[in-house]
Amino acid sequence: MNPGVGLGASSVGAGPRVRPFDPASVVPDFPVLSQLVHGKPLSYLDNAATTQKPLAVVEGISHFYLHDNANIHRGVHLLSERATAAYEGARQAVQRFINAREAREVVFVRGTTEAINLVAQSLVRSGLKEGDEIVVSVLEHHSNFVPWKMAAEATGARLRVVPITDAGDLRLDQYERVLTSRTRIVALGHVSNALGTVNPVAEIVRLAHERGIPVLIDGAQAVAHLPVDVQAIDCDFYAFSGHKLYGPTGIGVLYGKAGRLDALPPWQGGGDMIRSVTLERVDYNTLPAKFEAGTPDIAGAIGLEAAIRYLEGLDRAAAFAHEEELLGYAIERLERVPGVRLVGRGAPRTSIVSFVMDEIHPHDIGTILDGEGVAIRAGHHCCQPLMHRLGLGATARASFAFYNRKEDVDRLADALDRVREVLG
Ligand code: C6P
Repeated sequence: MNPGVGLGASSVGAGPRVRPFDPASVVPDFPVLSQLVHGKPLSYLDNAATTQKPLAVVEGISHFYLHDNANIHRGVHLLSERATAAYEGARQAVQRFINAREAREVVFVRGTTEAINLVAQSLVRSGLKEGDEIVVSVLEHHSNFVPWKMAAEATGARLRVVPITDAGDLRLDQYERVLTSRTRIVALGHVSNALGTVNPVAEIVRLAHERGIPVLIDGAQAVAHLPVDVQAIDCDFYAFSGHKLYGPTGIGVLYGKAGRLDALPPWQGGGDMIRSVTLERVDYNTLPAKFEAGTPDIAGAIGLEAAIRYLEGLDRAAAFAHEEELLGYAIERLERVPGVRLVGRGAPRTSIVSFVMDEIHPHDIGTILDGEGVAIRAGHHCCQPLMHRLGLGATARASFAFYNRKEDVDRLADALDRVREVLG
């Protein structure tokens, strides 16, 4: 096995006896995959940007709109009761999926970006000040960098940025140095969207907690590819987006330990987040309503539950092992394409391979691949500080899901040969 791929079935507790996973058995669940693009079969390798949706999700959402649509928590009529039960049922499904202790620790938001902004802005409102420090890393997606930068700029607090090695791995030793009595929060991605690096989040949580510092984990790229147990990680906050977990866009989750969420002030005001309002005074609601002002994405939550139930119906250990095998195979195949250089090696990785090719711009690679029916992403992947650190403007990125097959990887490698023919 390629040394860069180290997660594996063993890391999901399945050990070497994990059953084989047949992607052909799930492809019919994702109708969008069975189409021609530019007259060629589609190899969808842009799953880190967003995953495709199984029929169960589409049907779950349309069932809601066709039969149960009403606003929640307000109505005294049957449809509103049904909608409320479905929305709160979705919260319980998320609680089960990430093993949160209580359903009220699950706050529905628009996505990872909103979840992180919520914590950052609530921290500003709860008295973040000059002299305080926020610890992030160079690996972060802009969604886990810009909100903290904004919080720092608004308050005079300082951003401390943990560096990485030349191979793209987090410098763990640096946490010991940057975590001090001034640190108010540590924010870190579970899996890098640009490189696929899996960070040792539980270890960093332990280091921070030894100093009484809370930790927020950006799980956008982890939830679909690793078993996530927030109690085992022991993080204080965990953020993710439904659309990267085979669910709809517009819905996401902020998990927070009840004590931590209780201690934060709300960041948006409006309906549902209050207990009582007079001209003189507003009393806020309890968790999680305190953080869910206004009518939420009810259908989105229902779609997210449908995605979770779909995943629970799969042999997930086998699916993860299949994804790991695909990644190993992709690394092996791409390394053999002349001119291709893989970016980011060393630490365990999952489901993402980033690469550059001679002097060819990644956008040109992406465009030619698209013509061959292979969908990838090219660009800075919303990680400009990381790209600067690596001395790159952009990379091409292929990212996998359990419905991908080895033939998708073969088509990617063959299409890269075509790129060399055209532009090399
Ligand atoms: N990354 C990608 O192609 P939203 O947009 O809120 O659903 O997720 C933001 C986000 C936050 N953190 C990480 C690690 C992410 O990967 C993303 C989204 C997509 O890599 C779109 S830039």
